[in-house]
Amino acid sequence: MSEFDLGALGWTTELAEQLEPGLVPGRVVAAHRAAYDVQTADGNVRTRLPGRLLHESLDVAVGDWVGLGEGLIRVVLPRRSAIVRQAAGRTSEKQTLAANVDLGFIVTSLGPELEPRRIERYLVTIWESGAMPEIVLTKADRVDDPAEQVAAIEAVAVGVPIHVVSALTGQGCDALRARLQPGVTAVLIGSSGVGKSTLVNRFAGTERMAVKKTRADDDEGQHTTSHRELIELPGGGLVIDTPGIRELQLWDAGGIDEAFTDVEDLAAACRFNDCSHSTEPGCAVNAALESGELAQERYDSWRKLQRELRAIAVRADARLRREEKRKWQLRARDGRSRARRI
Ligand SMILES: Nc1nc2c(ncn2[C@@H]2O[C@H](COP(=O)(O)OP(=O)(O)OP(=O)(O)O)[C@@H](O)[C@H]2O)c(=O)[nH]1
Ligand SMILES: [Mg+2]
Ligand SMILES: [Zn+2]
Repeated sequence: MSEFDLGALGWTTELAEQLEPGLVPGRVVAAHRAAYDVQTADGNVRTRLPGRLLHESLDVAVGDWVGLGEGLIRVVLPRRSAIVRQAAGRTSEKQTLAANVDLGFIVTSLGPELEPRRIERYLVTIWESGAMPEIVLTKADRVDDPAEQVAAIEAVAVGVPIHVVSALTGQGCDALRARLQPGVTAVLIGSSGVGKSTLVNRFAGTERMAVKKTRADDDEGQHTTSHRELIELPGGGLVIDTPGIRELQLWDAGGIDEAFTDVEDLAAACRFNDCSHSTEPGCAVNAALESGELAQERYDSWRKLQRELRAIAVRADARLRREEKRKWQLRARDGRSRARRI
């Protein structure tokens, strides 16, 4: 059997040093309901977590480097980045969308449905992850002149590179592909139907991912991609395709400072350190709102995301207490069963 070169997937000596001897290294390339596909030097294996790690809800995501033992995942190596959101639904569980990612491509389509406000939330998530955000505006062929929409995105994505592409005409695709150098991992995230899988297929040169067949099927909420998958591109570069996200719930809003540097800089210039930007004299934020330098909507989203941040912190505290309690219960139970064995 020909050996698969793990280096092409980003395996490094630093990672190798962190792996216990005896375990087989591999990268998680697809996540299914209860199973994972892991690429090892000897090929692609379908695997899962052993019962104990499943019980401890070990977090495994596409892009993770894992150590396999007797065919099962025994360990997840430390991540250099992780894109995390609050799982969909009424839970307060976290969900890792992708791990060990260098570039987070926030994908949205040009046209009447473009929603710049939605991008801010994605930016907070990517900044927090440790990956670098870039914005990909797709379906450029559908608009005569994207300049106005691009400007609207620039206003919410201060200092973030923006790509305007069309998978139909090829516009901007080579420049975007050039971002995916060998060893670089990018993830595509965004709403359903914006053209993530279409781009992946174009870069892969084959129909790697299923895409919506006709425009008539282009129905919001009807997700075509149903699982996350890491794809190795010919010529190097790795890209993770993900299912469309309906609403991105923040998990940890630590990235808010980077996503809102314009507002944070203004707030830092207020006369009082603890300025609430309401009626205080010398408030730089209010002055910028009045002069129009800062758009009211931008300020409002900043406040809204900060409120979410506080709610998240409260939830995280409660969760920590629950986890502590659970660990304590597990230890107590282990202690009891050991006592019985003696
Ligand atoms: N006009 C035009 N249509 C495009 C372009 N890119 C993708 N599409 C169409 O948009 C539809 C959705 O594309 P997909 O690639 O399946 O979208 P997706 O983001 O992967 O969607 P999910 O997997 O549901 O998240 C398909 O019908 C594509 O043919 C483009 O550049 N121009
Ligand atoms: Mg898709
Ligand atoms: Zn102020």
